[in-house]
Amino acid sequence: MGVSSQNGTENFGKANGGQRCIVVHPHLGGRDGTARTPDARLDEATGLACAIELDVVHAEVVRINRPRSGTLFGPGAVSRLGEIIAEARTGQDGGANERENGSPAVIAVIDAAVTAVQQRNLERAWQCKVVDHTGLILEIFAARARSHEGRLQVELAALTYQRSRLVRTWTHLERQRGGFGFLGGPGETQIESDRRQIGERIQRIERELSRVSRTRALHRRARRRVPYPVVALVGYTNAGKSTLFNKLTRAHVSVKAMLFATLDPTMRSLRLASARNIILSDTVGFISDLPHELVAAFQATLEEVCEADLVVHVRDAAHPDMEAQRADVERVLEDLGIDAASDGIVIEALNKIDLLTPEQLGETANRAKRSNEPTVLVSALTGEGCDALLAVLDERLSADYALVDVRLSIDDGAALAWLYDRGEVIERREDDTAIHLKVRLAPTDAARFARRTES
Ligand SMILES: Nc1nc2c(ncn2[C@@H]2O[C@H](COP(=O)(O)OP(=O)(O)O)[C@@H](O)[C@H]2O)c(=O)[nH]1
Ligand SMILES: [Mg+2]
Repeated sequence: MGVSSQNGTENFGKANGGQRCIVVHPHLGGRDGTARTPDARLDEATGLACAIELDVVHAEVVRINRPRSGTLFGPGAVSRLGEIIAEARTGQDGGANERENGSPAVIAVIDAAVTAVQQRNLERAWQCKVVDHTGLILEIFAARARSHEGRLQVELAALTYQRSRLVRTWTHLERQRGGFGFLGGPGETQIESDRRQIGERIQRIERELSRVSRTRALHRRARRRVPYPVVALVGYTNAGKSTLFNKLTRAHVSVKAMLFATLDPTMRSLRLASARNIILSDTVGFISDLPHELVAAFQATLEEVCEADLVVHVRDAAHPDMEAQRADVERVLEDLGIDAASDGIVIEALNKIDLLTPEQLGETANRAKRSNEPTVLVSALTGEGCDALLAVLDERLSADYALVDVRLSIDDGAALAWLYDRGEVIERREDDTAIHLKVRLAPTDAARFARRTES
């Protein structure tokens, strides 16, 4: 405290960069209703905070015997956590940020459903912004939603959440929680007009969503223009998707395909041993106990997975809830129309094998052998198994794809457009009467094209 505030705004302007947070998982004894351990839940919440680049300075499980309606935690825990927050704030910039630009310097992430009243009281007690489980997830979805529909779904969920928070009396702190950002940014309007505006906006989004889903097929076609096969990494938060994504793409960047990759930080191209280029896509992680009202938004942010040619299911082989997690992921993939057991497009990467004991490693390897899906043991951290994983991708893509020689009459623009849309044109030659193409096509598309030329 009392330090000159001249440099206090150093981090201001970066997304959430440098913004400190503490993460607390309130554990309600046996009443939690899940098989997952409190420590695993805390790890997940910490992983989520890291996913939006918050700087986690403290994380702990706080046991609660009796949830308080006003503050959730008992008075002892409230004051102890308050001290930790004050310390984090002082460590950062002496609190100057908070006073000068209205953006709280420290955020308290409470990994639970926190009522509006509890949130307000804790924010008062701690003099910092409090974000609950739903608020945190919404921030992540908002940062990651890519498609128009995905963004609409996330905004709809966010507005519904926000409206549910506007039931209490108007306070000064309220004014700081405006717009979309639950983490900061000044709001300006009063509660009544807020409610009305939110209601109107929700109606508009719902109308837009029903329109969008009618034209979804078109969007899908447009997005399919990526010239290379897309491989999507899916899996639970903390399974190691991003670490694997970085490991694989750093070592094998395809310079030629970099143009596409730079459009989106979660999509990068790489070149396989066969010289085939692929686009690797890092997706939003699964979250245990996803609040029901966020399911549609989550699925919308995962929609890109439907267009993937292959799906790599990244699993944390060292996680105690490993099997429960697998069932969750496969259920959601099924909802998206991907059947892990029979479609042949899902590959399992059993990650973090560096953490296993030799016995566990043996067991995991045996399980992998018995699995229906192709399964590779990897460590995204050490790089072990990564080449084997790439080889499996290569093999899958090459085995399935057909290289087709096509002769089109010069005026068959529709067929030409279709081939460029669906396939990878390797070679193109034209003479007076025809266009000769060598095209790499997915087996279903090759069959479709053959049928077309027959009729
Ligand atoms: N020991 C070990 N840790 C890993 C491995 N892969 C990822 N991690 C760690 O697991 C945590 C979550 O990884 P991250 O890639 O962010 O997971 P994501 O949420 O699936 O993207 C990070 O702390 C990583 O350093 C691995 O192969 N071995
Ligand atoms: Mg990640």
